[in-house]
Amino acid sequence: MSAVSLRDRTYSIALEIPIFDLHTHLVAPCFGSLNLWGIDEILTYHYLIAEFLRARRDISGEEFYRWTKPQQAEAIWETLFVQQTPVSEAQTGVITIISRLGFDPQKVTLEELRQAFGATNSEAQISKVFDLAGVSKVVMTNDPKDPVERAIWDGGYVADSHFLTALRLDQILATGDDKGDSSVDAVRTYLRVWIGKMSPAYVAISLPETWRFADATLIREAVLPVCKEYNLPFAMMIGVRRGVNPALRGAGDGSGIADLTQLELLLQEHPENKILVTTLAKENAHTLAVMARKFANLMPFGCWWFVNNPSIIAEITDFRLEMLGTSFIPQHSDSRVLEHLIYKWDHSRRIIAKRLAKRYEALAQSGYAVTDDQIRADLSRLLHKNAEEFLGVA
Ligand code: HDL
Ligand code: ZN
Repeated sequence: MSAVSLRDRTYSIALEIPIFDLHTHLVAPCFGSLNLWGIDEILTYHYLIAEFLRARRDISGEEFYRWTKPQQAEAIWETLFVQQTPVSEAQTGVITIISRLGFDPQKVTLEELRQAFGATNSEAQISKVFDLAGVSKVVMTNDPKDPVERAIWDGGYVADSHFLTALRLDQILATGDDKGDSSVDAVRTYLRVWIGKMSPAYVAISLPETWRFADATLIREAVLPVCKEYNLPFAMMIGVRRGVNPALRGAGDGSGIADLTQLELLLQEHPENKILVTTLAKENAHTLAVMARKFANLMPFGCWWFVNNPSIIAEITDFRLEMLGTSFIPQHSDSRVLEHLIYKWDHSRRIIAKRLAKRYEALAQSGYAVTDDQIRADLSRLLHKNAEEFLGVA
């Protein structure tokens, strides 16, 4: 079979496989205003805010954030989509969303888009977007230290089968329990309380590139023992440099290359914990793949944030396939706005299928012709089974 038809076959099978999205910032309908959707939220995604402020150096972050959200959206639409060719990944992502929702992205106006989104509601949009994106379930990012989210947990949470929970620890480890007690015992108790309330699929934290295992007392003595007690994976997102430009607020974080020998120390000391890891620096993704060959309890996942770009997703997926076969989780969307599921998975599904087909071509050159059933089984592992089995939610 020719390389082109192998690639086409792999992609057409990928389109049939439902996606399990391991990490997003989307929320179930019961979280009300925290559920972001629609064209103004799509246009004011912090990736686009950063790109807008580059295009308009005459406007400061302070001034931009004084505008209303509709004013921000109008300025971003005019600057990044009318005055410019939308070639960045975040710009092209908006074009993918608009096209997949049935509009002509080169003719439609912002007003027409606002009218079309205004004619529907969030529940209807959730089922439409999950269907268009081919996504079956997403994992939320849940933080009981967020006062708005906490109010829902304290009185209005309604489980929704499309939205699994994940207990996010950044604030809990930084500020302790509700009384501000960040002793090991208090944090252990707090984790047990919220694991009981949320039944999370995993527990997660983001960490700077300067993170050191020896200094991480609460991770070593509270988080890892409690995760092991509940057989919960611990997800570590390593390499973020928070607030490198505070004026950009949510758009102001940067990236750093982490010393992953710190992760090696954790894996050596805690062989019975299930550890999910994604890294923000491309270089770290390669080291992580090598490390996953040494520690079977380490599950590399996703191409996070600044490496969630087609050229880098392709490179990272290539060396993961070459070193790990199909025993990793190639992608998560990190979607913040509901409609992100459409572009992030359209773009990633195509790349993952193409890179897997490259491996099938290598097999063909060695005299091995892969079957449709094998392609389906491999893509099922990569797009949902590895995640579901590692989380124990299969
Ligand atoms: O810490 C995280 O979970 C990151 O994904 C941040 O939320 C970041 O702002 C983001 O949205 N990246 O895609
Ligand atoms: Zn995230």
